Amino acid sequence: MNGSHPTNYLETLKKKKIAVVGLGRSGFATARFLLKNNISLFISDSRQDIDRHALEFIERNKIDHEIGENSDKILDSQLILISPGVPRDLPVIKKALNDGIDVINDIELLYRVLPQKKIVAVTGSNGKTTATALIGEIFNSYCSTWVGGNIGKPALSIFEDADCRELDFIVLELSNFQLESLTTFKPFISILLNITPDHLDRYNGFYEYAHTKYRIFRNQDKNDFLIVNRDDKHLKNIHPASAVKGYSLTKSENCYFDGTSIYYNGRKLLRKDELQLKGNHNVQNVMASIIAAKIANIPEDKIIQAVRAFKGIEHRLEFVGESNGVKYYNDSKATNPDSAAAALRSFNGSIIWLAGGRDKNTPLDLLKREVVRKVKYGLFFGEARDKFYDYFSDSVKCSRTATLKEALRFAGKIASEGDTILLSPACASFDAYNSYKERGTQFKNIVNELLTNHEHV
Ligand code: UMA
Ligand code: ADP
Repeated sequence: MNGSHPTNYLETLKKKKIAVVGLGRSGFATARFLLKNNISLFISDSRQDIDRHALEFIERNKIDHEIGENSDKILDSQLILISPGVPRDLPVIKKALNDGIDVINDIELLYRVLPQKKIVAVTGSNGKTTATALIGEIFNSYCSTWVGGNIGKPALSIFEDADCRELDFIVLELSNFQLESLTTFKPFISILLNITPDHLDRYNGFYEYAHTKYRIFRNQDKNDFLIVNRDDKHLKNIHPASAVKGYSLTKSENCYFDGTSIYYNGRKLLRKDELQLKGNHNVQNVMASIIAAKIANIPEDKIIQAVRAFKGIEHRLEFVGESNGVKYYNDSKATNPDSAAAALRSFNGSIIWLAGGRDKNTPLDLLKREVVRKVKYGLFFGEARDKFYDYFSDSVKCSRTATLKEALRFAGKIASEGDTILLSPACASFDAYNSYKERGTQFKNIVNELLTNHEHV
């Protein structure tokens, strides 16, 4: 597939009409990249109140644009670059596809511009950001690596951050929304962490969601690698052309865990208690990252050092504080049932579990076993509180509150020594917050207030 794009792909864009649809972080970075390369473009965003910096940029550079709608003007182009938040079944995009217009995204464009660069692409329902960041840390301890994508750095900002000629690897976190718009993208290493229900408000069922994930390896050939979680039932019947390397918590694979230590090709590398990360789901993330590093020929001592040093990321099973033997954890990024189940599994029990927010139409059955085994009391808040209460009230003591703040105050009143108060909501935050970050930050602020004022337990 490399050969399908000329080495001077950028030059060919100068003769094309290009539309950038969506002027959020990815669209803005895409527009800056095109402009820097003297490629003219048309920008379309359906929102009236777009970012002030982006608007100034458009006006300063006299870029042809429309704000407040995605009209048929987009169809005057030969290449359309869409943001992840723009659905491919948006009427104007459907028309474009019917007209045979090339509709791609910034990740695909990055690949077309730098087809020879070694890319490590990471996807999965959960663990993408953790694994991507860890791979970045390991790789950067030995070679020059740029990390971006869904993790929060738009792909084309690479040209503002790095001299691409000097880079050995590019590590990209890819969401389903980004995978949808890839056509020829061919990573050297792709990683499929897991597939569990998420975003079912955007897909026609789980099958369609899962199949979008498989797009990560579909252009790979036998010289490329696919790293795959062998414990995931949805990853059993895939038939990639790439060389497959597996990892497992339960059986012997290229990388595996025996309950105490992590092994690579049968040799012990490090113990779980050397990790600063909590939970076996993080052991899985570590194993995926170790395989990627091994493929990249990174020396073992560098790998082990970087894994030991990795502290994890804010809002992912993050320890907030302790008072009178009660521990508080912020796992606001657990925005689907599988990630919340992983959090519950990471503790011995006696959890006061705070969950709820905006439901994404995801089933709760994945959580049932862990809730029964580990949860002492469930506190359900936000829009989804009735759904959670109706589903779990037969199995566990629980109550409903309107807000997270009320749930947390209630939790403090019922907690006793040895309990863990865990925010792991299994839902999106958008019913009450702008993001999971805002929700997690509010949780931490309230906990810190309570701990400082000794209000809890
Ligand atoms: N827009 C339109 N028409 C539409 C829909 C949206 O014009 O039909 C416009 C909006 O008005 C807005 C812009 O498109 O101005 C928004 O684009 P966007 O939602 O794609 O957001 P970006 O700021 O470009 O951020 C995106 C990712 N956002 C989403 O996938 C929703 C970011 O992931 C990513 O970090 C960034 O690109 C850089 O690559 C965020 C995310 O929540 C963190 N991802 C989801 C997740 O992790 O679960 C998938
Ligand atoms: P993503 O980028 O895929 O959303 P994150 O690393 O940000 O993944 O983690 C999101 C949530 O999923 C957090 O609550 C985290 O504790 C949990 N998590 C991380 N890795 C895994 C995994 N391998 N399996 C299940 N849950 C995970």
